[in-house]
Amino acid sequence: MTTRTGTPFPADFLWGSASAAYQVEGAYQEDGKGVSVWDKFVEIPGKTFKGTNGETAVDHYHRYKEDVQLMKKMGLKAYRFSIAWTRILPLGKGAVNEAGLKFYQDLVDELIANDIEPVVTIYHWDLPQALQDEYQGFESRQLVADFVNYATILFEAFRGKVKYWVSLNEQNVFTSMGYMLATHPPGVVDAKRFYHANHIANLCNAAIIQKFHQLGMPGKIGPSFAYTPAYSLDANPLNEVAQVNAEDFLSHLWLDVYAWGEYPRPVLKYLQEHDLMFEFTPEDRQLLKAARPDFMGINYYQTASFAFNPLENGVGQAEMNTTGKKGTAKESGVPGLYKKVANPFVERTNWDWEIDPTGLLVGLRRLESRYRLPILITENGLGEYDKVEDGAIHDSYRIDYLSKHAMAIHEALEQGVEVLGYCTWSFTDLLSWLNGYQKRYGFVYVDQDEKQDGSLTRTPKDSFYWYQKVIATNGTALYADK
Ligand code: BGP
Repeated sequence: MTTRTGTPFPADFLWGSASAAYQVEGAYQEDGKGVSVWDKFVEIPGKTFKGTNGETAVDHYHRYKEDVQLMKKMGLKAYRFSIAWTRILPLGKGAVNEAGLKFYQDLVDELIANDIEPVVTIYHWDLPQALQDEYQGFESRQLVADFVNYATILFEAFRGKVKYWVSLNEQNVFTSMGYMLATHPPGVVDAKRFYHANHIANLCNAAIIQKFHQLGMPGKIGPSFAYTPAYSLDANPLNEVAQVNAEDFLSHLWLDVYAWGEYPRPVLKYLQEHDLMFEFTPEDRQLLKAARPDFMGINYYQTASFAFNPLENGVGQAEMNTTGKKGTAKESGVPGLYKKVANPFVERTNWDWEIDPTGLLVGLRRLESRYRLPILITENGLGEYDKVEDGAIHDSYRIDYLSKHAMAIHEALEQGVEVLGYCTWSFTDLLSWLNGYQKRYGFVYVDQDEKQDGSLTRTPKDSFYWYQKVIATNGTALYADK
């Protein structure tokens, strides 16, 4: 299907952009903020690029008004940002820190006053360290009640003002990197603990969605999932099986739980056979089933291709390319299930992320067929080295990337997929969790570096003006020179 009927994007399509508290705010000890697991994790030598941390980040905490003015200038319809739990409840529970809450109230008011729809992420990885210390965070069922308590404070504070809520950001990423690869907090490599912590995260997600619905909150809530649609390397039936395994273990393991409250049966069978099964009670099952999200938030960056991976001497886990040296990514996989291999048909970024706009169409169609839920693209973007030349940033590569992805969304819409909006990653440049400031995503360049001694001056890149035009024409500018 390659038809283009010329239908415009829906009139209320949310042309947006995104960020996360830890990556933009800075002010890490201000106004009573507590310590998060990321504040601690970055202190471990070798965990982040050149030891970067979010102490200053891009100082959005103090410059949010300037940033919102830039959004306004661009015509942005929606801004997705996350709330730092430790600003609201410094120790994860207990008394509310009013000064922390006020920051977000001011930000939300500022956005609304400038006709920008706030899209609030409740949890973007910065768990209060106090909860990690007290009961090991996601490894304890105690977290569920604390999560609901925290989310309820936000629901009550922003009822009627915030209409779009993201429950958990990329649960698949923070659990895998936190418990399988040790590249995120709490820095563990243990498959059993991974599946257990992931189940607790599912309960947290379901419990806050259920609470949202019970409170009769106006608006919509859904999780944001890092969706990497799986391809088979080729039509070799063994590779096809690897693809099916990859979809179940790397996507359906989360998406099926969100949409239906069910784990894929082949995964459960595998966990039982490998002594990896987590505690899964009838009450858990009930909760998971009772919390269907209102939309599926999708963070899309790339597809991945899979091939047969033998049980004997197969390829195991490997870390991602965080060097920015193209071609240094290693094959990774699970022996007996799948291995991820390079797709010969697509280009890749300097961090070896495969560039595949058509894959977004494929992913959207798969999600539509399987779940029949509206989709909000909560992240999509290109992380690259940017150069300032005579005060300007000519990021034609980013324009090319984003325009092709926006066109893929348009095609999906034309084919009947319900897409609510497109939040690119990211609005301003920001701190990459593991890659410092060398890998940039923003429409707005921020003069900041790993030593945190940049001027923090904001400069719109060429892509800023491009997106401004796309928004002003509700997407028709995408085809202007085609
Ligand atoms: C997603 C995260 C974002 C952001 C983005 C880019 O996984 O939700 O917070 O970091 O990826 O990732 P990176 O900075 O590693 O390139």
